[in-house]
Parts: sequence; C-alpha cells; structure tokens
Amino acid sequence: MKLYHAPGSCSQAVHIVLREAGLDAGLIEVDARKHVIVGGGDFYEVAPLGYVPLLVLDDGVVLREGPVIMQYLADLKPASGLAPANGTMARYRLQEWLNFLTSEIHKGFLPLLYAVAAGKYVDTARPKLLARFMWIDQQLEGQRYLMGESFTLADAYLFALTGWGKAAWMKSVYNADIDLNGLGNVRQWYERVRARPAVQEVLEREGFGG
Ligand SMILES: N[C@@H](CCC(=O)N[C@@H](CS)C(=O)NCC(=O)O)C(=O)O
Repeated sequence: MKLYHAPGSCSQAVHIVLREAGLDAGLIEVDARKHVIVGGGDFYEVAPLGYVPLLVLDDGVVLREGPVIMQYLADLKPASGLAPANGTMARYRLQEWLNFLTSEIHKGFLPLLYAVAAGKYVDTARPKLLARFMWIDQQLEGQRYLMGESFTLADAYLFALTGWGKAAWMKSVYNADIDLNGLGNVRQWYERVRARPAVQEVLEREGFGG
C-alpha cells in the first residue's frame, strides 16, 4: 500500500490509523497547496481532484476520502478496536462521528484557514465552529475518547483537525483564528491522544515532534 499525505493536514488522521493498526504502507509526501509530489511529480496525475489523503492498494486500486480510507484500514485489523464491527449500532455511531467531523469540523475550518478570501464570512463561520467544538467538549465529559473508553478512528480524525486551531496547550499546525483555550475536556482528550506512542511517532515523522 502507498499513502499520499501532507504533514499536518487531514491525512495525518490516516497516518495515525496506519501506526495504531500496525499496518505497513509507503508514505509519499505531497505539497497539498502546490499539488506536487515532494521529490518530483504532478499530484494531479495520481489524484485528479488534487487532494490528500489517497491510498493506493498493492493491486493498484485507488481509495479516496479520509473517513473511507480509515475504515478500510481499521477493517484490515479488527482486533485493533479502531472501528466497531460492521452492521452494529456502534459502527453507525462511529460513522455519525466521521460524517460530523468531515462536514462540520474539517470543512468548517476552511473559512478560517483562508480568512482573507473568505472576508466577512469568517464572522459567521468562527462562532459556528466554536459551537461545534463546545458540543464535542460536552460529549467528552466523563469519558476518555469520543466513543467512550477506546480510541477509535474518530479520535484520530479529530486530533488532526484540532491541531489547526489555537490554544496554549496544543502545537498548532495552521493557526486558524479560533480560540479553543476554554475547552477543558477537549484539552485533556487532546493531551491523552497526543501521548499515545503511535501518535508521537506520527508527529515526529511529520515534523511536529518535541
Ligand atoms: N473530501 C476529502 C477532503 C480532503 C482535503 O480537504 N484535503 C486537503 C488537506 S486537509 C487537501 O489536500 N487540499 C488540497 C486541495 O484541495 O487542493 C477527504 O475527506 O478526504
């Protein structure tokens, strides 16, 4: 398998899942803003839409979309507990989280990441995004991870996205102008996830260690 990824982007979640599951994959780094493969090559030739993550299986099959790639990888290693079994209500709960994260948090960050182009829309987007993070903070009350006691794909995804915000307790990757400092449960969860050996390895490899 080969994973096309960009350090600090949403593909960091897939990178974490690979490590958590103990799966082996070649990592190919992409400059996601310039759409070029680091070391040479036009990324559009591999990915017509020009975005990471992209997984290429050993038989050449190409899998797109982070939440789907993560589920594919988790299902290769069911014992990892990264995703509950297909067909169970718990699996739908996981998919509920993944869909929420992709549409409300991941894409909710875009106006803040491209604030100049977004202009006044930032004033609408920021409180919406903060409200969603506050809701996540409530869901984390009294539990270690988003789905309860076990780390799942949802935690890997949210971890990569949270790193785009601003708070004294995180190592911000893109420094989008949203202040997450007031979120105590998110803070504890973030530090818990960051301390996981697999996450540490990924942060080191992507250049955010230390
Ligand atoms: N729907 C895609 C979106 C992926 C995405 O937004 N990737 C960003 C990095 S976080 C990217 O590569 N952007 C470059 C571009 O869109 O040109 C997914 O969920 O996998």
